[in-house]
Order: sequence, then structure tokens, then C-alpha cells
Amino acid sequence: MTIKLYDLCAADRDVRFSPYCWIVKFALLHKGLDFEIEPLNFIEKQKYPDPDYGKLPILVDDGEVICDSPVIVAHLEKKYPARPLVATDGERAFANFLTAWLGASVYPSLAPITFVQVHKILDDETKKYFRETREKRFGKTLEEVGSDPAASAQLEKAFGVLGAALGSRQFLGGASANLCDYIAVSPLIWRRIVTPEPACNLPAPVDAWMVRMLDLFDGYARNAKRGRPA
Ligand SMILES: N[C@@H](CCC(=O)N[C@@H](CS)C(=O)NCC(=O)O)C(=O)O
Repeated sequence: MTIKLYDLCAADRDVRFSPYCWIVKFALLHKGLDFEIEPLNFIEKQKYPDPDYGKLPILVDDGEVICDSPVIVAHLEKKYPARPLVATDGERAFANFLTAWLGASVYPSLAPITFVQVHKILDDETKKYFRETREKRFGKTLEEVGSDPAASAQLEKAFGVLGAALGSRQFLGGASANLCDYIAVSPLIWRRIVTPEPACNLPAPVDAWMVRMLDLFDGYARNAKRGRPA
């Protein structure tokens, strides 16, 4: 059995920042599965196992190509049912809620101010692709997109919601982490790897939980290499 994760990288191939790839890495670690990582950058699409899909993560599990982090997670859960990522339908519903919350309340403020930082850690050719695609998407320069004075306050408010869900719990999953934690932490790991500048002040329960998340799996995320402007 070989499991290979195609993981998005910066100019330095050891710097791997994609939040969706992080959800998959946490899922593989949670299940205790051995996996190899193949780092590829944004413009190496011809080397992606599915070049037409054109995004990462992609998992290749015993020759089967699986795209899209929720589909990959569902595949892992089905094929490797030991150590479930969610144990009940309620947990699955909460995981879906968190994905929607990230899309509605976190990424709209976090992505613009982080894209400008992602750009700094890419090689020159990839920088060109990244700038062109993101500027086309937003209709503004990356620098204009990245200078939203309201972003940090909006993020503090959004993470207040996560703090309320955490309360005094160790993890969203209770005494131990589950898929809900891996989904919720993924944008914070993204930001941490891309830049040392925090996006906002985190509420105390979220700050303490983040430390626990970084400690998981022998500090896998804490020890992940962080980007420096290329
Ligand atoms: N829904 C997908 C989203 C994957 C995605 O958007 N990946 C980004 C990196 S974070 C990507 O590969 N983008 C390719 C590009 O912009 O060219 C998932 O959850 O895996």
C-alpha cells in the first residue's frame, strides 16, 4: 500500500502551506497511515495526477487518484475505518458547519490579506501566475486586495464564534482532536506558514487550542517549515 499526497509548495519545496492540504495531512496522521508527500507548486499542473482539475491536494492511494479535500477525507474514512475522523452524524454535521463557517466568515477576510503574503514566498515564475490569477479574480492589485483595514477586526469577531464553540474544551472533538479541529485550524496553519504576522488577535480559548493543535502528532504542524520571502 502506498499513499502519496500531492501537496502545494512555495519556492522552498519544504514550505507547504495550502489549508486544504493541511486538512488531509491531519486526517492521514489521525488515522496513523504512512504517506509520502510530493511537493508541487501552482504552475507545475502537468505533474499533478489530474492536470485538468488543476488544484491540490490530490491523493493517490494504491493507484486511485482522489481530488478535493472533503472527497479525500471521505475516501480515507471509508477505506480505513479504524480511528474514525468523526464518530457520529452530529460530528459530521458540525464538520460541515465549520467548512461553511470558514467559507462565509473567515476566508473572505483572511484570504485577501494572506494572498499578498503567499506571493512573497513563491519563485518568480509562480509569482507571475499567482498575481495574474488573483488580480483577475479580485479586479484589483494584490497589494490593494491585501490592505483591508477592517480584516483584522472581522477575523477577531469570526474567531470569537470558534471560541464560543470551544469553551473550556480541549478540542472541538472533546478530549481529543477530530476532523472538526483539523478543518477549523487549517486557515490558521496556512497563515502561520506563510507569514510570521498574525492576521488578528485570537480569543483566549482559540489561542490555547491553537497551541494544542500545534503540539499534535509530535508537533507536526509546529515543526512544519515556514516561508521566507523568496
Ligand atoms: N475544494 C478544494 C480546494 C482546493 C484548492 O483550492 N487548492 C488551491 C490551493 S489552497 C489550489 O490548488 N489552487 C490552484 C490554483 O490556484 O492554481 C479542496 O478542498 O481540496
